[in-house]
Amino acid sequence: MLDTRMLSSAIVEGDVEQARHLAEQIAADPGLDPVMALEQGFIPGIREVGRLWQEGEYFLPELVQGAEAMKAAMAALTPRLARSGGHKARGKVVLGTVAGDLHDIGKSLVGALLVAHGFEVEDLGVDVPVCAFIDRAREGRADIVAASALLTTTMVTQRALVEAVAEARLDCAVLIGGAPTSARWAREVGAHYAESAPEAVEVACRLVQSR
Ligand code: B1M
Repeated sequence: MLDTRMLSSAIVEGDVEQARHLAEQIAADPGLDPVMALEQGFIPGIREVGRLWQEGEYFLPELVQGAEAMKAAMAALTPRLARSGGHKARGKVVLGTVAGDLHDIGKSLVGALLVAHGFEVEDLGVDVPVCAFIDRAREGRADIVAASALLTTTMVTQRALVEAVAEARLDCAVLIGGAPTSARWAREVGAHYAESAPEAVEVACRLVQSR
């Protein structure tokens, strides 16, 4: 049985070894659900780190340490998520966090769940300029360009991306997400929106089905 509080604590305490160890145990046990471990354990942990930081209880080193623990957990879970994805690609997604933004946990989670649901994902990483999204989407004949933004200062780049996709006449949908974004923002810039990584999978499935 999953003890989700232990998973969350490992992140809140910034305990990289413990987070990796717990995630490896989950990855090795076919009876445990890695998506549930993320959604009910690890993600609430990193959110709590954010809250403690915002309230001044944690300082930058603790924030970074929590993020490191989260990344260790995700790295251990990703191969298991990928194995459940099957062999026939559902569609091709070019994914990244927009320029000026270094947050990669949510974006990587979206990528891992898309792979787990059979999508081919090219992850361009963080701090990705609009032109790199466009080049890779064109060369890779992507069905979807997916862009994450975690800062109010960087979400404006999602609008620039939608405009660049239209200007380049690419035959692909633009999917956006990230904490400061919303369905309203997506409507305003002309993109598709997902609030969470599981929702990103649902939206991506709908988008490729309707093509
Ligand atoms: Co930063 N940071 N950070 N940070 N950080 C936030 C985002 C912030 C909200 C914290 C706060 O003030 N409470 C705040 C942003 C405020 C704002 O602009 N509105 C903030 C700030 C200000 C900053 C710095 C400017 C701090 C500084 O240096 N003074 C700086 C910026 C650096 C930069 O990017 N240029 C900074 C740096 C960092 C760290 C490096 C220390 C670290 C990131 C480490 C890393 O990613 N490798 C970090 C972290 C960890 C956070 C918080 C605590 C957690 C983010 C996270 O990973 N959440 C965050 C506070 C918070 O979110 N509560 C915060 C877990 C993750 C699973 O959630 O990414 O939201 P999230 O993804 C969700 C959904 O949004 C969605 O799915 C996921 C869940 O299923 N989603 C998508 C995400 N992308 C999607 C894409 C999609 C669809 C859905 O389609 C394409």
